[in-house]
Amino acid sequence: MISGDSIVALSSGRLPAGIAVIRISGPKTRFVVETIAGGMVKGRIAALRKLRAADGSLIDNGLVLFFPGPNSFTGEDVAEFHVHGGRAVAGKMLETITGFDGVRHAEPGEFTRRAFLNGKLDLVETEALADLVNAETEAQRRFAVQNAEGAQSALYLGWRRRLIHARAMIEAEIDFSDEEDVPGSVSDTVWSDVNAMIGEISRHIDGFHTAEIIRDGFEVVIVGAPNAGKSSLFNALARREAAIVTDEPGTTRDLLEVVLDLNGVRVRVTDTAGLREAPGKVEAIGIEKARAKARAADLVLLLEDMAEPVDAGAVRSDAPLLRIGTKADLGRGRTGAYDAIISTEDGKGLTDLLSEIGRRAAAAIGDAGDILPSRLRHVELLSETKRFLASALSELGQGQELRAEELRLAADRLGRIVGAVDVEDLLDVIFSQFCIGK
Ligand SMILES: Nc1nc2c(ncn2[C@@H]2O[C@H](COP(=O)(O)OP(=O)(O)OP(=O)(O)O)[C@@H](O)[C@H]2O)c(=O)[nH]1
Ligand SMILES: [Mg+2]
Repeated sequence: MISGDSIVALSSGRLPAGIAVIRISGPKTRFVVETIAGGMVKGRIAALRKLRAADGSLIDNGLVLFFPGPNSFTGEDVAEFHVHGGRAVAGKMLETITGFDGVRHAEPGEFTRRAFLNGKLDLVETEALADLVNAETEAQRRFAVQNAEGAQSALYLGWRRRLIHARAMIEAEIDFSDEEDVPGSVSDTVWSDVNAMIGEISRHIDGFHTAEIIRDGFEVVIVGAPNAGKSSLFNALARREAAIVTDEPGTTRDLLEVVLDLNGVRVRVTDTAGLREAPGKVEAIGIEKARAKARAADLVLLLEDMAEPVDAGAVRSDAPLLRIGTKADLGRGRTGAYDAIISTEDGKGLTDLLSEIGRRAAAAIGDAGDILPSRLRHVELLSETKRFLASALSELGQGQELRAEELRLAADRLGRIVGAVDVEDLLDVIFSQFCIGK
């Protein structure tokens, strides 16, 4: 599909930089290259050219790359200009290129949107591409690149193929039901496969929390009585004075967060208000927030001053809890009562604690290579798929036609995930996640 407009954008990062890459896609690409570079270049081979503005003056010397459609990222003619990464250079290039009739600035994600519309990528792959561009940790990169290569799509398309096959079998059975020689066991096989698929989809949906941990981070929440040394530990993990530390109980009132990269896994550590009875108004709000945060955590660190233990009361959370004795340097207290012992004063136990957190975060994201749903959108459509399958199975007394229709609806939901069926309504939401130039 050729769209009327050609689009251009700065596709590389913030300027100034060593090099800026300006990318153009669409029917005007060839003409723009010929005009600016003083002649056409060979496809897919970098050419060093003098790049000129509309008045013939030199903008810069740069590399020109031309990718003739349909074998390009977008499926249209695409070109890239690699110029010196100064703001004025990139600015003049963009000004010159948008000066051509039929060429305009690209909207966020518009290159990828064209790639999708031209069948170069499916919807899940475009989402994975957005994740790849945004990946900050090694785990995020691994997850995104595998999905951009189609691992997740292949799973959904495989299920969809099985359902289409199942429906064909059922419909064949309906058509031939008057004839004597159609074995009834065909539909038994079909329904047992549908049943198996419900289990597979459920297990896959269960992996969504893992995908959330990969993307949003493994949530570690530090709780404990006032003055237990929470903010001191928080600062030690953050390696800066992120939280105020005083000897006054009730110093921290709000949630404070730092994001760490522990061996390639994103970990969010939250410092909280000390838990105690009958605090003032502000502190009470802080304590409620602390409790809520602990409930939603992936790991709770319950700190206690070993020298002067104060009971913090019960901490409710489904997450594993590590009891940590603090202020070990004071040399008092029962060391046996804790899972770990630390001192932010002399650094004792901090490295071990950090590796324990890293170990648990790595375990939480499981094996690299697990295929997980990467968006809530996927989970919602998968749940609908499952519901249709379940009702197809449960309608044992009903006619086969109705049950075949449920299979069709289920396959349709899977098709919506990858964008194989009409998804026009989803596109604006999905492509707005991209940056300009992608
Ligand atoms: N000796 C010693 N003192 C510590 C250690 N960690 C914290 N402290 C002291 O304990 C006091 C309380 O520390 P904070 O880190 O503010 O404790 P907190 O748990 O955040 O307290 P609240 O925010 O009030 O709930 C401060 O005076 C710290 O200097 C430690 O490892 N050794
Ligand atoms: Mg504090």
